[in-house]
Amino acid sequence: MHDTKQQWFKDAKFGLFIHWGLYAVLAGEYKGKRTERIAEWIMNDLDIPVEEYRKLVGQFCPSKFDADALVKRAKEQWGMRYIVFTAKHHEGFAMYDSKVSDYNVVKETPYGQDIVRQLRKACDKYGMRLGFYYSQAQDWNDPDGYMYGKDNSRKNYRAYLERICFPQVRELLTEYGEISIMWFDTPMGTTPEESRELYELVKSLQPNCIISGRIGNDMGEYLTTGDNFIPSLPYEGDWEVPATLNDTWGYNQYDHNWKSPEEIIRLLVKINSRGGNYLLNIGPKASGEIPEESIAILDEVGAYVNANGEGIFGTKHVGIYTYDLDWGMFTRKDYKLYVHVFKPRIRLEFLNIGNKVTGAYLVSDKSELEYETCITCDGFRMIEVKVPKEYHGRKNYCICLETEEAEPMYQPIEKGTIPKAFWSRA
Ligand code: H79
Repeated sequence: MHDTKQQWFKDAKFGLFIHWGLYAVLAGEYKGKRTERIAEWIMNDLDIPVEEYRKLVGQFCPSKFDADALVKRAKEQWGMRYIVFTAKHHEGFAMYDSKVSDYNVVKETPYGQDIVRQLRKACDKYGMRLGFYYSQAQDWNDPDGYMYGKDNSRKNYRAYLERICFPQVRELLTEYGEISIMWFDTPMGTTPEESRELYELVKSLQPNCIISGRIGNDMGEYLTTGDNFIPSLPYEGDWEVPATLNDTWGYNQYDHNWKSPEEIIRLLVKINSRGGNYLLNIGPKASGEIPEESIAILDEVGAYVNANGEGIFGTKHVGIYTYDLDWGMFTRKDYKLYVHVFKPRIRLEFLNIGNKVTGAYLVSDKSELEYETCITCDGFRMIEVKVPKEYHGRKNYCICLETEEAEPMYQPIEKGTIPKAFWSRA
């Protein structure tokens, strides 16, 4: 079981992923050709020669980037607890002032400013945790990086590690304050020894920095699921789903396949109910602007998160309830079962939950709710919560059932406990 041993990560539940690099300049299109892959893979997908791709530095001038406004929004409006930023993606371009390689935002772009430093400053100001995505194996700009020219046959990965990867990881962990996560990705052919070295390097510089699942060779401190893949069952330990709002990580001007705020709220609660964190991505444009669709979606999601955070942050997985409700989902803490209600209801019914309920309230304003515990005519236990009149037509709210027992007591489907009883009080 994965255990970060860090309570903040277990409690965090909702984070912001930011994918930003030179690929934002192309925004999904190169010389009139559109990529049908994730936009940050455009160099690989459309076989753009290294020398051609490198010229994009001249067009990277994000005058509208506002790290302060973004972090403030993520914290206050969206309710997110941590940010993971692409310090260097597979393209090999560093979004910070790297002394290791000139291929970086400060040295080679007309913009000339350190993006990571701006984020650091804003995160400190708003009390936001900051982590870095760092592509430790793939580097399409370096002959010794994986997938350079899509050809791994002549590379010397050892040389790459020593020349680029280790020194850049060292920079990121010594020049930018407390880093909460190192988010490694696509370990490719990394050997256990190489993963171990990278792990040890991170820990020697910042022992509290959590290492993502994709350092390779099972050495991550938490489990990272597949991109946009959600485990179908609750999962013990610490884990995270990295996910997108549309079908790309880096900005793609042609991708309009946005999920609705409602879908995102459900995905968040679903992931939380199974015990995981949701690391949800935005891909800023080359101008520095955040796509307006992303902002609109996250503002609405954030309204739910801020109103119902008690039923999100610090929750644990709910185990496997007897039934799959079509109108809601559970999250829980000790002595509290939260119910996120996604469809209008007059009554909330919970069949085969054996707990003694000691109270019920609406999470957003703590107002008390009426409830009853009954035995159905089949002899099953039923908890019923009355929905207040003004909520009859509403959806997307959260209630809490307080229980005498710390954990939910789901009862099996097969057996009624008191046969022939007819709606008598339990
Ligand atoms: O950073 C994001 C992705 O760029 C990265 N992980 C997330 C968080 C990622 N790296 N690799 N992959 C995801 C797997 C990608 C596979 C594909 Fe392809 C890239 C499928 C299509 C483009 C490689 C090239 C395999 C087929 C074509």
